[in-house]
Amino acid sequence: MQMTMRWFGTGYDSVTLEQIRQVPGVSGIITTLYGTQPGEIWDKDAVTAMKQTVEAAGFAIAGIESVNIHDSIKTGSPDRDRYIDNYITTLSRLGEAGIHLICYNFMAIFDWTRSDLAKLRSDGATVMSYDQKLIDQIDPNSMFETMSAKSNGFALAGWEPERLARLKELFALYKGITAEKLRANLKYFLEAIMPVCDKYDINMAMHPDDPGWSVFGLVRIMKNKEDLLTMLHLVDNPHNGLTLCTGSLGTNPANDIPDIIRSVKDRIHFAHLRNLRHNGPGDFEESAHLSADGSLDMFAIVKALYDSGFNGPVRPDHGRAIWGEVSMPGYGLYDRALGISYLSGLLEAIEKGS
Ligand code: CS2
Ligand code: MN
Repeated sequence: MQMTMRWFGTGYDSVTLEQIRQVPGVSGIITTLYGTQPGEIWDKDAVTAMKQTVEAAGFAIAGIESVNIHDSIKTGSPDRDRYIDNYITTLSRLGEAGIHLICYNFMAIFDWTRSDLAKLRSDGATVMSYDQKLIDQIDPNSMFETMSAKSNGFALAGWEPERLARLKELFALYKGITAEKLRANLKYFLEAIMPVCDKYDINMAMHPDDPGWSVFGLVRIMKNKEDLLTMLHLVDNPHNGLTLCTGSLGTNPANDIPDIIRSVKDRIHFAHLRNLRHNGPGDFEESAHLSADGSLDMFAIVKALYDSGFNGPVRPDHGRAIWGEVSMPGYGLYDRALGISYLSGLLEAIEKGS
């Protein structure tokens, strides 16, 4: 496994590449062109500059998170082919730049959703949390404002203001989009992009839904093992794979993550490792990475990944906000660095013990 860290790019991230260099064990960067909109063709020079910035700091780009998918593709609108062509062009530019991993999601309207971005814990840290009872009181049309209110002024990944300004329009667009339709649109998209993925050896790593259930009545198709297997069977090409995100799958206590890993094993291209604590049905909060701080058995998860032969990039996912750090919620340096040290320790023990 290659230890990596997510970095949003100069001007978007409170953390610098120089700081990441001092986190022991990190050899790769997961990044993106943060200012781009879903559906846009990524500029060739911007891709080159992104690569040069990361390489000048002594790293390689281990993957892109994310190249987001335009809503016309997700909803199968008549203009989807244009956006699929754009996506293919972007993939070929990334492939030419030597990038072989793309994380993306196929969530309707909202990417990851939380009811609070800074819930105070007893240790004085703040974390992102989700409580269905609170979400049920929120008007979906004001969800963008709710999410942005505690974002410390940072633009949130997957919550593009330009797109969410058209929320009413988006809800109309997704009306009538059933799980079957969303899957059919996903299949159409994947079949169209597989040739360029084959050409450049690009692994597509679809991220699970977060949380792993329907929010605001919107359909979700990546909630559990069955969904993941269905998605992989839609297009049986090794380049069609998964991001194994423990924090997303872990939102549902019924998901047995080590079992999921064993079931989908050779199609995991990327792993997000983080922990969370279940407070009750539909109510969870993110935690520090170690098993003792949350509800997930991180040892069993890393062991299952190791035993399944997974050899791709992993990264700590969200961390707590600690020691007064101000960052994009979930993406501070301090707690993710602690998470990396812990995960590296788990991995070393597992490797040497095997
Ligand atoms: C990430 C997601 O911060 C997070 O929760 O795991 O935003 C992820 O980057 C996207 O869903 C992938 O497209
Ligand atoms: Mn994730």
